[in-house]
Amino acid sequence: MSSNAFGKLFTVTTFGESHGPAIGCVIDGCPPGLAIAAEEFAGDLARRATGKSRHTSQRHEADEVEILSGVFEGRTTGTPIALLIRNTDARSKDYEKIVEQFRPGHADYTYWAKYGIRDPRGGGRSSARETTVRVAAGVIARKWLAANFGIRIRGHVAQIADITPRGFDWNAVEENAFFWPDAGQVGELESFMDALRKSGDSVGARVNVVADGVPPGWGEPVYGKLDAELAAAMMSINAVKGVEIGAGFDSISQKGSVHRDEIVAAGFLSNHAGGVLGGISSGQPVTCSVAFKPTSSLRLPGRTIDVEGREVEVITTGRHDPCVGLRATPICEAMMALVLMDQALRHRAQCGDVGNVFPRIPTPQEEQ
Ligand code: EPS
Repeated sequence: MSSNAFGKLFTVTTFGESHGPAIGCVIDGCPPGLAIAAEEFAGDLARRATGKSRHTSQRHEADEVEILSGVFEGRTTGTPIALLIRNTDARSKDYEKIVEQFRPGHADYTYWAKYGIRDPRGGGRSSARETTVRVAAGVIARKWLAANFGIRIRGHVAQIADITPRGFDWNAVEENAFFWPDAGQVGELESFMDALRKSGDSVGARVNVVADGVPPGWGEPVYGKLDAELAAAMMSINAVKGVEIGAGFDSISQKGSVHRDEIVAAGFLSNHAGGVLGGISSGQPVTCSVAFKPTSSLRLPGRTIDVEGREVEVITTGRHDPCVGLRATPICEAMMALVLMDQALRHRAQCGDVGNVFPRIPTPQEEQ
């Protein structure tokens, strides 16, 4: 299987399946000298993990990172960094009934159509389990971006089914199981998710992610545009069906006089561009909004076919997320970090000696 690597200078290659012995990644191109310890992965991995609340799958993984190479005496050496996470709570018998069936809305059918063979256990390679190692790689990228540029990457859930935040407070986001920015709605979300789980159905979600402190100049026109690579990175996450940069699809109905982000000496007056102009960062916050589809593994009976083409009824038992988007915030943050890290190194390689040839447009202080 090809295309398991992304990034040109900061290259991350992932491997592993949901129920295999382990998942992992190899990060090639990390600058030497960055301090990193195995314990530093725990925070973001726990934010993404299953089993942390009743609203996600109850698979309980240890998610312990082993650093196999590329780090000596606590610092990156510039050689490939290999990270390994052993799978500790796979329950493959849950998948016995659907070995020969294709869950509607799942990659079961397309993997079969493409490869003529598939590992059905836990979704195999198509499982969200793979995103664990993206988040681990993202920890390294985030640390380097913060240390070298003061870049901060944060995300939150911005919609669950038809529910949207009424208020907004970054401080609330990490204090509830939904990455939700309005603490006053948490009770409503709990009731909604409890009823959804009981019904056996699933819903989608929107995740917003923003990077503050990205300097102007990152991104490579025309085929390596920052926004193009962000869109591709977000689209590569399981269950993603849409990506917007800045105003995104609202740009269709905005007038040009509204959409353009006017500039005064004190800075930009708005950020409909999402921090990217012509595929290059403007120095404004880079903003991205990502749509996750409803989970396809449902215990509600549905119609499908089996590998012989016979019509059958499919029921998916086992442990599944009723809303996979609830765990997606750290994944989107990690993909933002990986794209920015790669673009930072690429910018340094080609344009590192250009210097500040522009009037630097101030960016208003972001809310804390
Ligand atoms: C998943 C089903 C569940 C999830 C898994 C994604 O796995 P299983 O059926 O093997 O218990 O727990 O996600 C993770 C384990 C993870 O770490 O993200 C699925 O249907 O995609």
